[in-house]
Amino acid sequence: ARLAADLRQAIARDELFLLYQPIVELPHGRLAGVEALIRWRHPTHGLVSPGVFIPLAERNGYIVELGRWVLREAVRQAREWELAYGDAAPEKVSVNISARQLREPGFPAEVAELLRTSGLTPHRLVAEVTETAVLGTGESLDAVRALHALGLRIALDDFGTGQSSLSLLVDCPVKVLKVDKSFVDGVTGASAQAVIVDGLIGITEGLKIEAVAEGVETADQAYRLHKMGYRFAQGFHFARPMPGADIALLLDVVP
Ligand code: G
Ligand code: G
Ligand code: MN
Ligand code: NA
Repeated sequence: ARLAADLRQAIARDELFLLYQPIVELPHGRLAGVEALIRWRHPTHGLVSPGVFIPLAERNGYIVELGRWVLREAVRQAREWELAYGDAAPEKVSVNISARQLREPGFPAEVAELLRTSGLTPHRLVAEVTETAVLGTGESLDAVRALHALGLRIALDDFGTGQSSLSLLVDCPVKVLKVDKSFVDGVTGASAQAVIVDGLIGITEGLKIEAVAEGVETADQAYRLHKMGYRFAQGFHFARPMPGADIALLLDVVP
């Protein structure tokens, strides 16, 4: 309860910040995009994991305010990169959108306003939503379609772990499928996970969806994924989440 109360002060007290984790192209590792990941520096507890405070914020509704802050900050950073580096800027900046945010009636209009005032090219912004969030209510699917109509790319996050429904790939304008770490973990063995990871590449290729393998931790996994036909990967093997200023150092530009 204390933590929840503190969280409500976190924006005003400037305790939140974003890290960006590279999403790279296989096999060479060129930066293809980044995923924005929130962090909270609590004045006494130090860094609190989003695995703890995001579920908390989802329960008490504060996630709407928090999500608004994340989106604003990520769009500001994306626009800064776009202005400074042009074509060499990260092509995609992904933001996690929670189920609760998606259900908020004015959400797509807010995103539209943010795009307008920032000047960011809409397709540089990727909305990461989970299967469960989209399948939650009819309004959620409408919101996803509205975001797509604004020019955002839609990514299905944690794919395979929720109420996976292949019909979602038909009904929802999905551009990117993020294959969950729990499947990638088994990719080097003769496991059911490996069979699924291999099978998904055929489905995504046929549907013109980009597949991103998440949680890649070893060179072996990266190699297997590349052999299966994966073009994009994300994970500690390539890079950890890092401050925006460090992302700029990875860009293919002459200083
Ligand atoms: O960054 P890390 O792996 O610790 O994140 C833990 C969980 O928190 C992941 O499920 C991730 O999707 C989620 N998360 C991280 N940043 C955000 C954010 O800005 N918004 C939402 N809704 N979830 C986030
Ligand atoms: O739920 P979502 O996919 O958005 O969560 C992303 C989370 O996964 C982030 O919190 C990030 O820190 C974490 N992550 C990214 N790459 C790796 C990895 O290679 N190994 C592990 N264990 N976690 C990772
Ligand atoms: Mn994500
Ligand atoms: Na994920």
